[in-house]
Amino acid sequence: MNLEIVNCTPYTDQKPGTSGLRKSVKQFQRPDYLQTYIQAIFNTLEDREGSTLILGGDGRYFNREAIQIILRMASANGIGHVFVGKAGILSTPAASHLIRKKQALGGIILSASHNPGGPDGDFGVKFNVSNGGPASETFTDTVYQNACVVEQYRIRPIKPIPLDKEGVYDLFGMKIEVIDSVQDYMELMESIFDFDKIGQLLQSDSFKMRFDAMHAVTGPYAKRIFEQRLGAPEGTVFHAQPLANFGGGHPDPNQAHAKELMNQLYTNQGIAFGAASDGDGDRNMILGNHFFVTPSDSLAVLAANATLVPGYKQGIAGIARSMPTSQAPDLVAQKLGVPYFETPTGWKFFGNLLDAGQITLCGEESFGTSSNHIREKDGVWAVLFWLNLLAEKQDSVENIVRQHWAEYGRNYYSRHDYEAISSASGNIIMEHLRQQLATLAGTMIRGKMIRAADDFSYTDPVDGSVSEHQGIRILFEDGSRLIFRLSGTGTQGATLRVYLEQYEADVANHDQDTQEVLSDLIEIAEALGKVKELSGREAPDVIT
Ligand code: VG1
Ligand code: CO
Repeated sequence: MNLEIVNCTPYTDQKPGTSGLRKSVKQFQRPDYLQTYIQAIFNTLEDREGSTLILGGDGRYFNREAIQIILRMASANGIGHVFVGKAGILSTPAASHLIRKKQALGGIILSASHNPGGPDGDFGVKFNVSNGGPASETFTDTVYQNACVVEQYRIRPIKPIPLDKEGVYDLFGMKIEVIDSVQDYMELMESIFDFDKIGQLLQSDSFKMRFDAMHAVTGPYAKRIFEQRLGAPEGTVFHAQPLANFGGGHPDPNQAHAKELMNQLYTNQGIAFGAASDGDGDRNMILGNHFFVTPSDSLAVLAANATLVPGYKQGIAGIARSMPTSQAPDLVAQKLGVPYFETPTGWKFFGNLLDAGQITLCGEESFGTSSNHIREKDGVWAVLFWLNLLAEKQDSVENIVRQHWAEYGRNYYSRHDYEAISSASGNIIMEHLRQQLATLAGTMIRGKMIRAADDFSYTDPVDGSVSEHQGIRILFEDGSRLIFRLSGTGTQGATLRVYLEQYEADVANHDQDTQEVLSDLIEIAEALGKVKELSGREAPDVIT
């Protein structure tokens, strides 16, 4: 009754990348494109009958239509219960939390994260498993294989469910609850941070903060938490309304894309603290007055000061960072005497370490930081962590970071992105580098001795799984590093990322311009990778 089994032709390009299946909206609008992928997910979930799912997205173009399609398909595939965020909105961290709290089988998060939205932008589907984290590569490989052969999908032909108010519906035995997108997440934050102290700070006349929600998913979260719950003045959060095309912007919280926030913090408006988050709310950028905190440093500072926050006052078990992230967090772990791990890029690699209790904090250079409270990176959490530290230390962002450098040394760090070059050039550059790997160790280049060079391979210490070809690493005797990898989230051609890191112990040298300090490494990168020559580009598109 009311069940349609629709014949379809499978697509062979539904291979998830670093973070789910990400394609242009136009590709998603091809006949049954979303349906075949969702059916492939359901086919992979053998224990789906009667199970609970979490469903929501970052509010981008196609979000609502996709939710209605997925609800109809979930009911037709035997799912028992779906929690949907009001208006179809759930940030990635809020969805991760709900999966855990509701003991769901998993969650479907509709987002292309930091990629632009709108009819000409991108769309994406991520599947998170029952621990709240992104599905493992084994799982997503199976989804991909299923997608390549799916010839039928199951759906119920029914009218759309109203998503704009909370409510409970029954869809042929499947319960749908449209819930407040913010409440559960806010309660989790209250259980970790000292909301009284943060509230006092945000309400004091001498402290001004700006949060740029970039017209993306964190608007409703930030308004409720920073302004309504913690009492920051209205206007603290701007670009707060989620828009289907993010107001035409690029919802990536970095110096290049959060321009308005940068302007506010880098002019004399007396703003002490600035922060931004991305499309789906899992990234964060932290700024002080005239001061940028690199995401790698941010993780290190949070780790070094974790015991000042109620949720981490017992100390941390360990730290993990993605391979391209700077080594600043390692130095903190060494001092604390806790283990530290280097994982491939992408949050899915932190899940096992968190589940096994081997780490408490983790992060990536790409503006992602989080802890064992969920299994995703978490933008608003990182901002609250910084606010909690500022309230405890009664000091500025800049002083806190400078004191950190004085104690641990400074890891000068930058990432140069060459976006949407041709796939052919991307592969040629990587291949050209790979061919040099065997002979690089022991050679001197621009006065720097190469200690080792490899194509990063990771063996998961918990389940023993191996992930190869995770990026070319060139490691120097003095601790500097040069890393090349191709992005797994872009939707056009290839995006090449070049990561540069150089350590400086002497506090007298901590006040230099990052790109100048890294200029030798930048030249070495060009000499070895021939990026400009082989891509035809004169300069990186984005420098962070
Ligand atoms: C990028 C970042 C990576 C991050 C991923 C997803 O991947 O480099 O660190 O985990 O985006 O972030 P890539 O493969 O393009 O380098 V998000 O905020 O899209 O969920
Ligand atoms: Co994101």
